[in-house]
Formats: sequence, C-alpha cells, structure tokens
Amino acid sequence: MRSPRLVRIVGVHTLSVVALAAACTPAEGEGEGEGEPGQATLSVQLAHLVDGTAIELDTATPFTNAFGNQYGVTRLSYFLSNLTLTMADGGTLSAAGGRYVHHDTPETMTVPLDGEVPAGGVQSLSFVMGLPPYLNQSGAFPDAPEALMEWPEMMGGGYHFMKLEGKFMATSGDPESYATHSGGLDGVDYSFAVTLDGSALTLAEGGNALELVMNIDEWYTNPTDWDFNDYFPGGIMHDADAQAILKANGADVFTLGAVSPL
Ligand SMILES: [Cu+2]
Repeated sequence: MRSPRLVRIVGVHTLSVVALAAACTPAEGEGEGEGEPGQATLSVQLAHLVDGTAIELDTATPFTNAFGNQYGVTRLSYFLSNLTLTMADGGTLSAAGGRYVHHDTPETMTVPLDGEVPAGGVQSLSFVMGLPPYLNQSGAFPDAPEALMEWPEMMGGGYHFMKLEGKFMATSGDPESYATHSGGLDGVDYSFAVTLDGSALTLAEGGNALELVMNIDEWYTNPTDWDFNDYFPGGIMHDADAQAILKANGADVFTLGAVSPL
C-alpha cells in the first residue's frame, strides 16, 4: 500500500513549489516606473469642431450643415470605448472600457492611455464610437454624469452613445431645438469601430498628447445629407432609420490632429 502515500507526498511537494514560485514573482507592473529613458506615454485630447472651427456652446445658429440648415450646439456628450494606440512596432497603449466625454467638463476631454512604449512611429488610433454591446449594460455607470446618459429600458436600455443638442432655423423661420441622440435601439447595436491612420505621427520620449477631433458637421453628411426639419422638433431615439444614418455618417466624423509634448 505504498502508492497512496507516494501520491500524497508528490502532491504536497508540487503545492510548495507553486507557492514558492508565486512568492518570488513580482506583482504585475512592479519595476516598470514611468519616465524610463526612451519610453513614451500618451493622453488623447478631444477637440470638437464644426467646419474647422472650435465650437462654443450657445443657442445661436452660426453653422450651416450640408443640407443647408443653420444650426448651433448647446450640448455635446458621448462615450468612446477601448481607445487603443498602436505603434509601428506593434506596441500598444490603451484605455479599456467606456469613457465619457462632455464638452463642458474639460477633465473629460483628456483620456490618458495606460502603459508606456518605446518612443517612435505610430501606426493607428482605434476606438469604438459609443458603447459596444458588452459595455452597454443598464446600471454599468451608476453615478453621474455617466448615469445621465441612460437610455430608456423600453427602447432596449443601456446608454446614449451621444447627446448632441442645439438650435436650428426651421423652415417656419423660427429657431427650433434639435437633439441628435444616438444609441442602441431594441437590441440593434449602432456603435461603430473607428481606426485612424497615424503613420505620419511620432511619439517622443516622455508624455505626449494626441489630438482626436470630432468634426461635428460630418454627422450630418456623407453619405446622407441630414435635414433637421425631417426629425425635429421631436426625437430620433425611437427612429431606427435615423440611428442607421448617424452610424453611417459617423464613419468619417473623427480625424487625428497633431502630437504635442504633455
Ligand atoms: Cu435621448
């Protein structure tokens, strides 16, 4: 009857080796201090433009969309998910999960990416506009301001991907309100992935800021020129066609700006 005892001894021995190995392995991230020579870090800085001009939130209607509507912006807030910068050598910096951006809250306009990479050439920046289904779960963001983006349960729950609001000059000649609210609707996902070519960009040693521009005018054109009068006053949250148009028009809404020292 020696076999059971042998097995037990081997088992104990194996356990102790595993415990020893665990004790000798540094915790992840230890010894990787920031600012090592030759290493680069990155924050993504959002900019919100209409036809190349930085917006100011206002009830005036200084802009003209592709269809010809005069409009302005009073609110802009949205989610970007899984921001990832890929370097030419394959290294990555990323901010996992959904990040809330609000034009009126400057600290939300800068998203620091985790990690550091050797300074050098960039390949691309990628992210999801909105929240992909696995992140778009009711209750996932219990606190304000993110919680204020909740999407009605009767329309499928989750969160608005974007609230872009303002005034436009209606065909009646009077200013009316518009609310370009996007989100998943009745189980259909209208978030979309964006990958922007960054091959002209370089990250320098130390902290870097990369400008990511939302060109608001592009929400309303290419491929579909959007007439505000077709949708507002009123709402588009229940309108699957409008959500599909925003998703398609959104493909070229974002562009990369320059990299600057942070
Ligand atoms: Cu809404």
